[in-house]
Amino acid sequence: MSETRYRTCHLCETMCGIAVEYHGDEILSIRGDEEHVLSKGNICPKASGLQDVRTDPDRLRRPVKKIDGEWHEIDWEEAFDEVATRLAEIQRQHGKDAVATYQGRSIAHNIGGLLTVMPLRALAGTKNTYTGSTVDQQPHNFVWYFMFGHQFMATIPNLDRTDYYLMLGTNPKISNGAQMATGANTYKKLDTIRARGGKVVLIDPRRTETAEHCTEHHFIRPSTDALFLMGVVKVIFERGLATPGRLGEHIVGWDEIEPIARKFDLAKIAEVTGINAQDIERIAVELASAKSAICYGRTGLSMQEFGGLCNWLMMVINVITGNMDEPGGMTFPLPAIDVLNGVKGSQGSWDSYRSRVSGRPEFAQELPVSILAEEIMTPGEGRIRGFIGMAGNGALSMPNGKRFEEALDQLDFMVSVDPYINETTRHADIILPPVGPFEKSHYDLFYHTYDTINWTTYNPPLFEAKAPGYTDFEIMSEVLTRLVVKRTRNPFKRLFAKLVGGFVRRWVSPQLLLDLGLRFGPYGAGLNPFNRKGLSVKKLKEHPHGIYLGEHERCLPERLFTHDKKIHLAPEVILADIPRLEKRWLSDESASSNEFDMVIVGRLQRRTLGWMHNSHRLVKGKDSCTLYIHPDDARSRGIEDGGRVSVRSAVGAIELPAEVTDTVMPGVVCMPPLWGHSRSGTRLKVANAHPGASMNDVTNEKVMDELTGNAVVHGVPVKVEAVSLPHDSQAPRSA
Ligand SMILES: Nc1nc2c(c(=O)[nH]1)N[C@H]1C(S)=C(S)[C@@H](COP(=O)(O)OP(=O)(O)OC[C@H]3O[C@@H](n4cnc5c(=O)[nH]c(N)nc54)[C@H](O)[C@@H]3O)O[C@H]1N2
Ligand SMILES: Nc1nc2c(c(=O)[nH]1)N[C@H]1C(S)=C(S)[C@@H](COP(=O)(O)OP(=O)(O)OC[C@H]3O[C@@H](n4cnc5c(=O)[nH]c(N)nc54)[C@H](O)[C@@H]3O)O[C@H]1N2
Ligand code: SF4
Ligand SMILES: [Mo]
Repeated sequence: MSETRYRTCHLCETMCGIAVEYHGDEILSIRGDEEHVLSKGNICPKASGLQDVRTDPDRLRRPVKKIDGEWHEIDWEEAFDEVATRLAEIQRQHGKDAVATYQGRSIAHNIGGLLTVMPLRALAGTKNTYTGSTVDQQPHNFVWYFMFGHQFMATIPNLDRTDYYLMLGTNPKISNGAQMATGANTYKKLDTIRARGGKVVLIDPRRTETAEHCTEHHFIRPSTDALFLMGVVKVIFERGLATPGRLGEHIVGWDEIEPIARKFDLAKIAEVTGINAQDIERIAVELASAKSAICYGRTGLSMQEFGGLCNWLMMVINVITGNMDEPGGMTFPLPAIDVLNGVKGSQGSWDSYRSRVSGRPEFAQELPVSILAEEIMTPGEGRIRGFIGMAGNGALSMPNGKRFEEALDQLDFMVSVDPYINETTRHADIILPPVGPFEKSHYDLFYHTYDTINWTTYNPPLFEAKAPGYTDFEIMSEVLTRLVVKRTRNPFKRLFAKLVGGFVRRWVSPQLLLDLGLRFGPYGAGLNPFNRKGLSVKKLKEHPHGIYLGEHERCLPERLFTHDKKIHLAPEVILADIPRLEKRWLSDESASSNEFDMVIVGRLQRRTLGWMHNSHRLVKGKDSCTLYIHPDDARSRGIEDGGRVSVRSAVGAIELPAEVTDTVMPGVVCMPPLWGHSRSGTRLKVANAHPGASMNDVTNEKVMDELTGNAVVHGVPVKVEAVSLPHDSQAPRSA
């Protein structure tokens, strides 16, 4: 007899409810959970790939160690001991900063992984802390920190109640949400906005799958959105439409905005962005006049050269039109575990130290991943020699991934906490694999800060792990406690560290921490055993489809984390970046031509997600790693639909098939990121059979958003040419 258990899909922030039907050890199907409080049965095809992950013979079940270039399974005790010994040696000899930590996106999806973030920082004790945030979303966090006082004070589009939605650089039909837990039905919400007489406007250099669900779509020249948004601000002030609304007396810096925007010339903005001045004026007036409105943008804006300015200007537009913290505007969730108030020191920080080589400021105790390679490769005191990598495949996901790989080869020791031998972990000395996704408990500690409604759920492990299996939390507890013990010279301190470590390993679990977080959170039961309404882990277990906790309510100014409880509309550090924007696009220098006459942008794909490329369910069929190019650009370069092209940038070159389409703007080409599985020495049979090319072999780590340190992976200058092949030769799969 089969059974069904309900869980949250942990693959992205959309947080869909899934119904997993299984018999014994085998998964029979994964469907949408019709009764789920958020997603109500919606899911996307990626969830079914989890079945492949469970049975994947390539997924590591035991630690492996590289000896003379060959991988050998070793037991856990030996692995933990060697990892701690090697890292401790490096830190004792070269100082704590000689070990770097890097965590990718898969920690954000996993409670055990997330709970290692703070201990890893505290116990590894290194300034060289890096995460995927600095490729993905640092501009958002940076702006929230400076404007609201907390880096995680996420503004969430209140789509269910809005009348006007201006959306830039996001493709929710495919990504399903993007910093918004929508339960995979964003595009239906867009249809609903239009059906009730509202407007949805999309700004994107590609007429994406989402465009069909919008009232209008405008091409924009990549990386010029800050100018477009500045134009919108200018018009709103010029037309007398700026109104602070309810929050008026809680805003500082209001008077600084209008004089800044006034200086910008709308005709020039139109010329540079490619959006005509009448449209900019109309959009600004319609947005500011709508009963409620939202200006929102995601990775097309945060992963480009002016990510910080774009995010700031979007927040400015929401504030000056009175849409911040208002129904139908940008609202704020109140999660069951309120990470913002509950995790001491999580607010963020800026420039409390700088990177060794190029003097980049930290943000939230992190340095940008774009400088990792130089920190490893540049000789001198403080050079990174040891590396703890976890849940990220930087070789494919960081700008100039090849250089990052060259850097990894120069390390004295590298450990990866990861279930696969992939393009990044192949450089490790030891890999420690966590148990599979259904063998651990699940709670979205972080993604509930992106909730579109307040709700919560907890999932215990669905299957028991084959012993001895370790979760991410257990692996890191072992590694870190042993590291501290081995690093400590003083015998009394060492004994103390051993005792504390033993206590943590014996008594502290994610479930215990969650229970405390829930009980003492905004909806919690406290320690009162008779409080049957309040939340606890036990209560959540009784509600496998999740518990609805209400719509977002107004919460400003009370919830602000700034010292004066005000919204800071014009932070000085942000304003100081405006001259860079002007220099880049409005000065004579910007006109200078060079050999790279096109720019490349990325696109996510409905059926894939980086590390899931080893799932045959998700990659079967025609290879989808193609380069979209406009017919005019194709014609002038002699490129045919399906023909191979080379894409070359200042740092590298790749080859892939072209797809000629007028959905992409002239001058712009577009490809999906996180492919490129043709590197040797990986253990990814399915992915190797569908390698594609890696977009990050052409992105440039030297170019970043100077304000926030975020990597630039959209709008990278490239040269695109047809590849002429001898008639009888097979096309190479990847450069
Ligand atoms: N299917 C699928 N879904 C996913 C993921 C996945 O891998 N696969 N990943 C998840 C993750 S980690 C994230 S962060 C989210 C991201 O979700 P989204 O932000 O929606 O990501 P994309 O679909 O890449 O959309 C980015 C858009 O920005 C556009 N763009 C590029 N440059 C510019 C520019 O200069 N200006 C403007 N206006 N637009 C630009 C691109 O053409 C593209 O349409 O998706 C999540 N959902
Ligand atoms: N050019 C370009 N580059 C991009 C993007 C783009 O749009 N264009 N998007 C950026 C964005 S938004 C993101 S989020 C990043 C994503 O980039 P990464 O953060 O590198 O994510 P993945 O490539 O999916 O790799 C995830 C890793 O986690 C491992 N893993 C899976 N499950 C677990 C687990 O339970 N525990 C542990 N310890 N490991 C696990 C996988 O094996 C894999 O090694 O890429 C960024 N890079
Ligand atoms: S959108 Fe797809 S991958 Fe994301 S949570 Fe939902 S089912 Fe999972
Ligand atoms: Mo992301």
